[in-house]
Amino acid sequence: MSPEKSSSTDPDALKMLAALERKVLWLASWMIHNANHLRENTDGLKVGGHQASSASLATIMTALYFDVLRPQDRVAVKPHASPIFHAIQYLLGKQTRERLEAFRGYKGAQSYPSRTKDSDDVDFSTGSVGLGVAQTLFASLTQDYVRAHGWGLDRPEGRMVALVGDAELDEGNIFEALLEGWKQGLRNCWWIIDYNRQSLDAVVREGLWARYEQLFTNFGWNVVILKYGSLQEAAFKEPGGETLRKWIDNCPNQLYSALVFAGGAAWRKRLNDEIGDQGNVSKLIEKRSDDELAALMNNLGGHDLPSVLNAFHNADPEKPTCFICYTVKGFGLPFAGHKDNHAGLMTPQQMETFRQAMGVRPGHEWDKFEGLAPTAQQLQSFLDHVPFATAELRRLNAPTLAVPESLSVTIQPVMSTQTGFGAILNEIGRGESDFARHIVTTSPDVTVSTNLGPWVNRRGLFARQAMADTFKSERIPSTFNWEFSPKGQHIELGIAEMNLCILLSALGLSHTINGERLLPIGTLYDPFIARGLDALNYACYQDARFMIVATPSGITLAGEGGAHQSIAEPLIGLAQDGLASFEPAYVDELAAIMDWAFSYMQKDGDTAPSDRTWLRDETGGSIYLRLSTRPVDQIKREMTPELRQQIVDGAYWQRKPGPNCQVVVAYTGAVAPEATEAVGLMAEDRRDVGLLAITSADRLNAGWTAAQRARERGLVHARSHIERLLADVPPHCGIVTVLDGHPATLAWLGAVAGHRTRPLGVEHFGQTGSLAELYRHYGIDANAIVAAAQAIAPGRPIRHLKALP
Ligand SMILES: Cc1ncc(C[n+]2csc(CCOP(=O)(O)OP(=O)(O)O)c2C)c(N)n1
Ligand SMILES: [Mg+2]
Repeated sequence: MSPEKSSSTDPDALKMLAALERKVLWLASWMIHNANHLRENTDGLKVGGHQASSASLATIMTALYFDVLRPQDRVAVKPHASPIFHAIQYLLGKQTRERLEAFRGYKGAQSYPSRTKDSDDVDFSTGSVGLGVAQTLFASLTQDYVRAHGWGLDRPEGRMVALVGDAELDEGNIFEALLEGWKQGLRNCWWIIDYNRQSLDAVVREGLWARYEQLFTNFGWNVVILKYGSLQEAAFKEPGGETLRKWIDNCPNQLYSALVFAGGAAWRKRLNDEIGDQGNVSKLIEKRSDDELAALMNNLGGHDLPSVLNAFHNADPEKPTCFICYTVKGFGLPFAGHKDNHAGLMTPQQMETFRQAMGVRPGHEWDKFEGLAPTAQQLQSFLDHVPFATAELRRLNAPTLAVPESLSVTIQPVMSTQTGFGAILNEIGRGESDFARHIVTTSPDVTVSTNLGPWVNRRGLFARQAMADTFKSERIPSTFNWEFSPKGQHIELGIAEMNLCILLSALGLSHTINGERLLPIGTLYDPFIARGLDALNYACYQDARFMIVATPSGITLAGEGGAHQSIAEPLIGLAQDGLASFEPAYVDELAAIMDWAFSYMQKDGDTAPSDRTWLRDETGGSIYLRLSTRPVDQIKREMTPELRQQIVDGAYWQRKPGPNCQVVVAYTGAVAPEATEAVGLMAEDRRDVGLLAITSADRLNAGWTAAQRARERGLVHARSHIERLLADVPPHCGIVTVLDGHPATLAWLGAVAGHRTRPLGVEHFGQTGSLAELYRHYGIDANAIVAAAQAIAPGRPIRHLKALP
């Protein structure tokens, strides 16, 4: 950072930082040891994962949090370094002892840093390795996006920092992100690799650092390698030092780890055996006690405060930087370096020895300054001036953007929901409202094929540096204007769906990170939800706010190809926490849903559930829209406030069943014409057939579950939307459910009021053909619906029923 800063050479600052490093390691180890009540009901090994894994980052995190970071910087902490993070926040007065005592317990400090569940200001959640790393890259791009649009310029730029486990780099999503960062001119981003050369199971391959170095350099990053600590650097200058350095350089990872574990005497024996007869170096070894020799050999760059501080303070913000920091897993602990240490946990006896070594008296384990050389006053005064902790509030917010009362769209007589989506955004794109300006769209190379083209034509593509559309400048006609500028509102991504979901996660947190709210919309093909799913789940877990629009979907894409048919996605929509999912059939429904969604994405309240639906809409969340390319006859109707409400609540009667109703057809999405046709076919032979349009199985199901739970807790009047809709359907009536997706999505409808139900849907995939052929093949056409109705709602044979294939 600022060149005048000299904590890396200021002996007073170094003394304080060294003391705090010691304390952080102690507190983290104690926290884990103290949480050993969990050992009784889990297999214990997993709790241990933290102890060794945390220790390797103690030095680096001490340097970062107590010296290098500024309040505007944001960090993704490697999952297993959670205890170190919580210990640091405790020392800074931002974490309570109670929560540390309850580490990994109910409402205690979380096993892995969590933005939503921890109380001590976690910037980015981690846990599923690789995702937090990529999040920092996309957070940096988001910061650039916000600033390029002229927002937040009165705030200092933050650096987005990831503390990365070396084995974490096996995750492919990291490399997908790297490529994207290169394309987008990434800056202000640090990835600090904890190169302890151990993963969960064992010791990593030799020479990985060299692969990393080449790789990051290729992608335009600065690479800083922190291999030797200052003790080692000094020893290398002694006579024989060069021989020692060469030996270290050639020592295999496994052996180095084993010797770290074995300690000073083992080092001496090994070194003497291998280089002891080489004159000067023998003296270098001889003059050190076992402990001193172990300290020298363990003094890798990542455990050396001056080296670490120096490297961090000299990084160039205009380029992304990768720090490869050599560390020892379990540094300072009895199982340091042992390949099994990820599962290790200090025994009570080892803990006792460690306690004594740390100068901590029994009963004073949580005392912040116990056993440290500087006085409590000195340390507290140092902590009071830690730059990172000076901000009142690091978690920002932004005002809610006013959303139009309704979204206008010209509805053609025959139209698909995907076309409707493009038309709605095109209309929004015409306006110059604040609302329109804060929408940002993104797509992994399917911008045009998901119908974002018209919007992009109006609003342009985003890049920090303007780039002309050569086709346009060469006057070659093209439907799409592909011009990049800092004012553009569409971020074009490469094909990786993981990147899409992590970018949505970053854009969707902009209000809390940058103090500027964005309304992100990402599009992709529905089957590839699965490709980005872990990142989507991650984005929801962090409470990022976005709209993900998936189209085309299901087998309805017909000739487009069997491989692209999606089956499980409606179930994902139903089950994914933090995501309200919709699958409209008609464009007027889509407009009503999107209008509501833009408000919902911005809500952050905590009120009681609605009496109407038993949903907690005031808490807000993200949105998943499953759309289709199938042109469907649109219904000419007035969008009354009541209808709009029911569409958002998840269902409405398109044809209300009469009192003698024998069958209800409940459908979702693109099969609306088949459901409608089937009801027509049955009209003569089954009385009062009902047609239930379900726009959101997810919201219906969630409300139903919540209302049941409320009743079980004594709120006898709690009723959900689906319970009200089905209340007047006679008990003997059968329900046929149908959608282009897994039948289980709607199968639960029968359990709401005890109606016999036959769920239709798609369970297999891969067959191409025309739409009619596929609907027949998979049994979701009108005839299949009628056959199902005949089977569950006995009566005279239905005349129009044909034999099933
Ligand atoms: C996606 C995912 N897969 C598997 C795991 C289980 N896991 C947790 S940590 C870890 C390996 C850790 O190795 P490294 O990143 O080198 O960190 P270290 O423990 O050495 O500090 C694994 C496989 C996970 N958390 N996330
Ligand atoms: Mg490791």
